[in-house]
Amino acid sequence: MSSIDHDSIRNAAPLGFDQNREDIARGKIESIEYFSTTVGCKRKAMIYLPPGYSEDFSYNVLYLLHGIGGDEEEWYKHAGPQVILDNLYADRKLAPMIVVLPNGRAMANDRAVGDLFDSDKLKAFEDFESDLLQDLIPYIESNYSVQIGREKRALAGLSMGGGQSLNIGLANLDRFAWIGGFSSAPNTKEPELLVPNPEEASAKLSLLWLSCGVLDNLKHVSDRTHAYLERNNVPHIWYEESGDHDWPVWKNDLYHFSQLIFR
Ligand code: FER
Repeated sequence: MSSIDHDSIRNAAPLGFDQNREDIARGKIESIEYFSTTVGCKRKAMIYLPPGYSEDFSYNVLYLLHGIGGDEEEWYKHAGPQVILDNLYADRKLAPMIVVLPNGRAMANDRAVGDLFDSDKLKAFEDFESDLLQDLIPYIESNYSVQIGREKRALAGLSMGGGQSLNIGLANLDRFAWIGGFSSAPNTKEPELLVPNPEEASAKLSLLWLSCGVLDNLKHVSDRTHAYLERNNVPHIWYEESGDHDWPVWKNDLYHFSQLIFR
């Protein structure tokens, strides 16, 4: 894989990709709670179980992160990921996976209220690394029928969550083989810190995906990361798409990224 014009992702998702279809099998999306040793309290997340979820089978897991203005319900409220994913299953375009929608603001009051750029709130987005690795992943792996190991885990997110996915994923390549940053925000580490060892990253990654809408004011962040990866020959998918810092872009990203993982 390299930084390519992939025919399957050049184009926007086909019309109807996000529309409820009658007569197809549906997955389930629900709220869960886990204890966070990182934060010292119970925390909420959402989980999508694919159509026909069965304990007789072991699933891959995609952890899908929200932006600075959201919480664990942001994807659910704005994008209807269960509709996009159910449609892809019906068309046999997805590997079997559970999708976990965490709250990436790891602090006691993790609601998206007040000044979202407060330093304690920005720090909470950093502290989420420990919450994810030490608390949420172990909870999911002991309560659901999932496969264990880096090839079976993907991490992706939008904007602030895109920065988190790149920062956390690329610093923990022993935990994640599939990583995606959608319209990643300025919390994204500088490329030299993000990928200090391009050869190691190239060898370990199954997929590194960077995407951004061409009208997005934060596109310089993704441009900078992409340029560094190019310069250092780190294979990745670079997907520039029409649109702004907004849901049509992130729904399109989920549609494409989800089809590429766990292959
Ligand atoms: C910033 C601008 C935008 C920033 C974060 C964002 C941490 C996040 C945007 C989003 O999540 O939508 O300067 O700095």
